[in-house]
Amino acid sequence: YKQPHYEGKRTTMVHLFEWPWPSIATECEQFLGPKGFGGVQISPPNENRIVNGRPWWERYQPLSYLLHTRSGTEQQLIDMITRCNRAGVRIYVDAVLNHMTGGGSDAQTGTGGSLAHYEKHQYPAVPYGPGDFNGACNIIDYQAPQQVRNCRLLSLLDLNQSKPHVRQVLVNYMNRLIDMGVAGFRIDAAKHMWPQDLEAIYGQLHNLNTSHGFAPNSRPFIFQEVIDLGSERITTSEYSPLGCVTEFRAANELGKLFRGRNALKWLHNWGPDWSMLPSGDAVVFVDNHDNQRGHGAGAGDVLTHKDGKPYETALVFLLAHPYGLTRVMSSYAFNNSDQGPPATSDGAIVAPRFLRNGQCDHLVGWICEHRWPLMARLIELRNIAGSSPLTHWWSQHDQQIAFARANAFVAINMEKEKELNAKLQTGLPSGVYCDIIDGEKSDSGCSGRKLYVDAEGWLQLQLPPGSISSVATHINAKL
Ligand code: LM2
Ligand code: CA
Repeated sequence: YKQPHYEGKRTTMVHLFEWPWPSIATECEQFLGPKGFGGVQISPPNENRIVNGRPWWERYQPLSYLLHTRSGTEQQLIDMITRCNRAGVRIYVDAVLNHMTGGGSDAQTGTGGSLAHYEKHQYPAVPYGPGDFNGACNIIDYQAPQQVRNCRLLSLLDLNQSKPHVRQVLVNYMNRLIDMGVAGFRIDAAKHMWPQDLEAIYGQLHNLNTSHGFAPNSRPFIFQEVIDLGSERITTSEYSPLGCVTEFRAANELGKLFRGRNALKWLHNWGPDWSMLPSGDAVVFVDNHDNQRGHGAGAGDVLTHKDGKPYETALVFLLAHPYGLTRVMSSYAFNNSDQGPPATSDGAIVAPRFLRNGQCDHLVGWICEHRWPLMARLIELRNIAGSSPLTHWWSQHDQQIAFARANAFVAINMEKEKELNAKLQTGLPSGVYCDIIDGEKSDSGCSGRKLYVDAEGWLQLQLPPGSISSVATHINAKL
């Protein structure tokens, strides 16, 4: 359950938050596949409750398991999964298994046209009835595991995953998706479900579909959303034996570090020594769809696309460092934390559109961090470095660091007043390299800065103080 089943040497997934299925299909073919992205986390594909004003979070209120949402129909989902797999890009489904809809109104309508009665606990399109849910308590005390798992999160009707019928419904839903060709699942709100119930559910999942290019007997990739910042009784280690787990401490710490609230020199032992999960268990990211807008927990220090250089440099570190399974965020612009994706007045999502320079047209509202030239180059760097260990760690003062991977090298200066001026070991074969931070190698040479690595692998480097500055390069950027 801890293998993402990426094609070839790919390493990283992108969360195409709220994207329509047809747009994801073309994105796999035209951009993600060619640029070496490993997979896409998609928004929940099952029918959700329609909430007034169409906030993004209505998709975290399941109303049935019909595959019909604002992102598209079942046919469009099937087409997208097929085309992405053909382009070498895997699909991971955001699976909302903990609960159904929340309160506020009794008669509720879903995106597939189904109806539900919140007060009567009736979801006829599934079907679920009163006996499929836990009691009527609400979660107040996060230090009480029993309550966190058996009571309602934000009034959302809490499914009882120990009931055979509930388990069977959830297993059938996931197996349909596996048969369609998905490679795995993000398990939403995993903390709110018992590990033993989840284990039983995972155990009944089909192997991945070999006609979509998966090796025989491949188990689905599972990564569980557990927010554990060290202050609660439920911990990530209860879930890591079952599959991978989101490591929110990484987002938190990277936010502090690249906001200048901690010293980069401490990154020398980034990983489990920071009270984070073992590398092979951890899904790591700079921000996610919750904490980039103050939802979820521990969002305070998190960096987002709104933060410019500190965000970009956090991404440089995340993607260059060997720790964890990396995921990057692809967002839309928002003014308030409930705002849904770009949509027409009748609620249809407006598809992303691209400018001639390859960037998303911001007039539509999509940010598309994954299309940033720097992002694509960093993905290439991570794919090249593969599973090689970190070597040649170097630091000076508090905020100057450098390190190498097999065939790749990075240096960062975040000192306010001190220039980085040092001879650094890159581990690279001698030659002239193109820095990929501000430019790239092209037919005509290098549009960025040139880096001269001598016969023994040394680089005499100067990086100015003041705003953050960095260089990164790898063997494919050798001129
Ligand atoms: C999560 N972790 O386990 C996410 O971190 C969290 O952001 C999700 O909530 C949650 N699971 C459920 O999947 C999101 C959103 C909430 C939203 C819920 C349900 O962050 O704001 O709650 O989805 O759509 C909304 C309202 C809330 C209301 C609730 C029920 O914001 O005020 O509670 O709907 O109607 C009365
Ligand atoms: Ca629960």
